[in-house]
Amino acid sequence: MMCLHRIAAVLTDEHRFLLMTHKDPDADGIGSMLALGKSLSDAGKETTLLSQEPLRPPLNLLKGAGQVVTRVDADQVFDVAVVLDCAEKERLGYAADQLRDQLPLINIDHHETNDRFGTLNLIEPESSSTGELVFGVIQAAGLPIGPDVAGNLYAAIQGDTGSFRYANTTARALRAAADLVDRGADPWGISRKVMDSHSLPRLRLLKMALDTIQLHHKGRVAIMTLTRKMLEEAGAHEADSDQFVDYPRFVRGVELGVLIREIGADACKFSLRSNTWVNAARLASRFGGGGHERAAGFTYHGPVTVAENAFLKEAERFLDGICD
Ligand SMILES: [Mn+2]
Repeated sequence: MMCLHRIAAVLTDEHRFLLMTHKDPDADGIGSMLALGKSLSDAGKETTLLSQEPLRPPLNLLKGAGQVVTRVDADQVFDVAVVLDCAEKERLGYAADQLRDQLPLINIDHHETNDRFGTLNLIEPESSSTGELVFGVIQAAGLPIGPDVAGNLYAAIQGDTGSFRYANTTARALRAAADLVDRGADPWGISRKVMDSHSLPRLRLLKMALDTIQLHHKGRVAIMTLTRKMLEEAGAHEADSDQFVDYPRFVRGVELGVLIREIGADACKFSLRSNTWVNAARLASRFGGGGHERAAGFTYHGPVTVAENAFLKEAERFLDGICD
C-alpha cells in the first residue's frame, strides 16, 4: 500500500514521463501504457510512449495508439520512467537502452517472477492484470479518467483475463471493469476491435495449427506446434498466433495445453496453459522461464522435435508429481 501512494505522489509531482512495456506487447501492456499516458497528458504532463516495434493490429486500433513511438531523441529529458507489465528489464528489448542510470524507474506489474528492478515497485501477483493496478494508481494519484483512459484500461483487463474467463477473473477485476464501463469504456466496441478482430492469414494459420494438436500422457497433455513454414504458407506474422495456446487446453480431459513456436533454426518458444492443478510457472522455471500459475512460458534452444521430447519427458515427471 505504501508503495502505491509513493508512486501516486511521483506521478502527481513530476512532469516528463517515459512509458514503456515489454517487447511482443499484449493488450495489457499497451492498454496500460496508453491509459496512463493519456491520463498524465490530460493532467498537463509531457509523456513519451515507447514500444520496441511499431504496433500491429489489433493493438494499433486502441485509442491513442498513434502516440506510440519506436525511438526517442538522444537529447530528450525525462524525470521518471514507468515500466508496465514487464517482469524483468531484459523483456524491454532495446527499449531498455533509453533507461539512463540516474533515471528513476517505476515498475508496475503483476507477474509473480518480477525481479523488482525499479526504484519504486508495485508488484501484485494477485492482480488480474497490470491494467487493474494502473487503474488503482491513477485513482490514488487523483489523475483524470476520461472515456479513452477507461476504454484502454478495460481492454488491458479484458486481454489478460481472456475476456473475464481465466482464473485471474477476481471480484476486484470485475468491479474494476464495471467502474470503467461507468466511466465510458464500451465493452462491445472494445471486444470487436481487440478480441474479435482476426486477419484471414491468422485464421488460415489457426487451421494449420489445429491440425498439429497431439495428445500425450494419457490425454492430459496436448501439444500444438507452429513452424516457420506454416507462418510463411499462411502469410501470417508471429503475433497472429496469440491465444492459439488456448486450443490445446480446450480439449476435454487435458490439464496442460502447450504451444511450441519455432522462432529460428535452433530455438523455439513454449507457451503453457493449465486448467486446474499444474503450476505452469513452476514447470516453465525448469527450463529457465516463468509466468503465472495457469499461464507461463520459456524459450528452448534447439530444434522443435528435440525441444518437444525434452519437454514431454520433464512434463510427464512433473505431472506425475515425481519432482514437484
Ligand atoms: Mn499482464
